Amino acid sequence: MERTLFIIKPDGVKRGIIGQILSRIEQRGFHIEQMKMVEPNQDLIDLHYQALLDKPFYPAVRNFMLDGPIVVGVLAGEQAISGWRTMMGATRPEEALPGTIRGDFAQAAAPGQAIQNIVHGSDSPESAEREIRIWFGH
Ligand code: DAT
Ligand code: MG
Repeated sequence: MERTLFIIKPDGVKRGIIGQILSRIEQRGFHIEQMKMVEPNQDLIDLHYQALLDKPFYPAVRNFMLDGPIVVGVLAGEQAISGWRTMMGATRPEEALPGTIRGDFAQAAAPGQAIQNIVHGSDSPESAEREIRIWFGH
């Protein structure tokens, strides 16, 4: 069993697709261990995206992530980290395959804008542990 952190980003909440995303998670058989809706502050977003802080596009990502409430949760299951990444699809909406969450729901970013791609998932066991600690404290 593996655990991973998922986030439904402000665009997913605003579009009214929280239920559809949670349904996909449940259909896939992942167990939602913990979940909450939060309006994070900048410090929390900067901690979460620590690895991106010095990227030129990061200020746009930060502003986007502070644009409204998000849903944050912990998924558990066999290969939950890679399985959830597969369900999410590619980072760039225009490259995300149909059938993935990003492929089905995300819209291509305008030039110079943050990529708005509906969901987040940890990319390794180390980042899953780090991100779960940031959002849930254990
Ligand atoms: P992922 O969310 O697929 O793990 P990532 O960790 O590389 O992708 O980047 C985090 C988020 O930052 C990503 O979901 C969207 C945004 N982002 C990444 N690269 C970007 C870029 N070149 N321009 C604008 N936003 C970007
Ligand atoms: Mg990432």
